[in-house]
Amino acid sequence: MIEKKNLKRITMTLEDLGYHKELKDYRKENDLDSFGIGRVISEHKDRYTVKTEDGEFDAELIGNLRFTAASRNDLPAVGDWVSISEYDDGKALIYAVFPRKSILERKAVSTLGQTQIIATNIDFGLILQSVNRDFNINRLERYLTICNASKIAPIIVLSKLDLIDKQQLEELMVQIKERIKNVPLFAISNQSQTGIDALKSKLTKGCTYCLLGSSGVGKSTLVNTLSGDGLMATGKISKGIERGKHVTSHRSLIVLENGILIDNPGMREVGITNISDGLEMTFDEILNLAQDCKFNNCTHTSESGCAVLEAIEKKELDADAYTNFMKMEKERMHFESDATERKKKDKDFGKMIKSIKKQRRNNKY
Ligand SMILES: Nc1nc2c(ncn2[C@@H]2O[C@H](COP(=O)(O)OP(=O)(O)OP(=O)(O)O)[C@@H](O)[C@H]2O)c(=O)[nH]1
Ligand SMILES: [Mg+2]
Ligand SMILES: [Zn+2]
Repeated sequence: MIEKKNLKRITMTLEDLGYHKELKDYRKENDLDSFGIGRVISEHKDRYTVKTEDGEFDAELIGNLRFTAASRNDLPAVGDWVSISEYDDGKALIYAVFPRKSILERKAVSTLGQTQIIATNIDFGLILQSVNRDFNINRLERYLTICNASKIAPIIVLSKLDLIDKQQLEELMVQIKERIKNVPLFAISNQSQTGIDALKSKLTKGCTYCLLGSSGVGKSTLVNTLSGDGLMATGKISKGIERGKHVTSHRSLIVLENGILIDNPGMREVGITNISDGLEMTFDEILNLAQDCKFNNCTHTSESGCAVLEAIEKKELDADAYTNFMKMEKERMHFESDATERKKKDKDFGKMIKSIKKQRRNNKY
């Protein structure tokens, strides 16, 4: 087992980890060549595991990086490229975070108007839904929207194909294709291995794929299937509710020969943030229709001459897609007003601190 690990370490290159020209150029332009470079593969509170050509390091931030971070989102996340220096065997300090090519984020669960990074520098989102009870087109559209908003190319993967027969699969495919167009769609089973080769052949060396989906759909099992390794712990499904019990607790990045995977804990909520671009892409049919509405500021709810409502009436537009769109649009507006309020509060707070500091300075003399 140890020998196998070492072998992997020796043969891994920065390119296998996703390194590319822009990163190289940035590194040069910013005098970061004297530092080592690696990618954050997992995160545990204040500590990070950083993978480099030479192996894995247990790393923490230099103080300056921590203190100058305006928010949690400026700190390293899984997927980030970082400059490091080794200070002890297997230990390193992180000096800089490289600019991110993409950021996959959702609404923070506990705080209003804030986002939470899922992972960074992702090329493709592998959206998993199992063909049994997890299957839900509204939720698929939600994941598509957050991928589209982040310029991450979505790929839909239906899992646990072994649980249904051919005809049932056909029906699901038809349902999806009615609502979702131009998104690659795969159907797989980790158990029977059906569809695994087709999915594998889609993966490209150096590209990063983030696995998304509810708990128990088989994300970690798929990572194991694709890597041919029992790397990730996977869960048992409770018979009664046919769901997993949140087995994966941390995000982690896994380097394969063909591509890089980021496994995620299953998500209960996929809250919408500032994603108008994402909505436009996911629901381009609705947005195109909206251009023909009589009123410029049509809300597509009750106006006469609303091209969207007319299309629903004529069964040219799926009513469920419309309802889902409106729901997410409403969430987006809520998020934006929360975010504006939060910014104002932060600004007021900043002003208060400034005036206290000024007062102190004045009192000194
Ligand atoms: N029937 C069937 N079961 C599967 C398949 N793939 C995974 N499972 C089972 O589904 C359960 C959950 O799988 P996981 O891979 O742990 O699911 P996960 O998406 O990683 O779940 P979280 O880590 O909680 O987000 C396990 O009991 C797996 O054995 C499949 O293709 N068919
Ligand atoms: Mg898992
Ligand atoms: Zn309208």
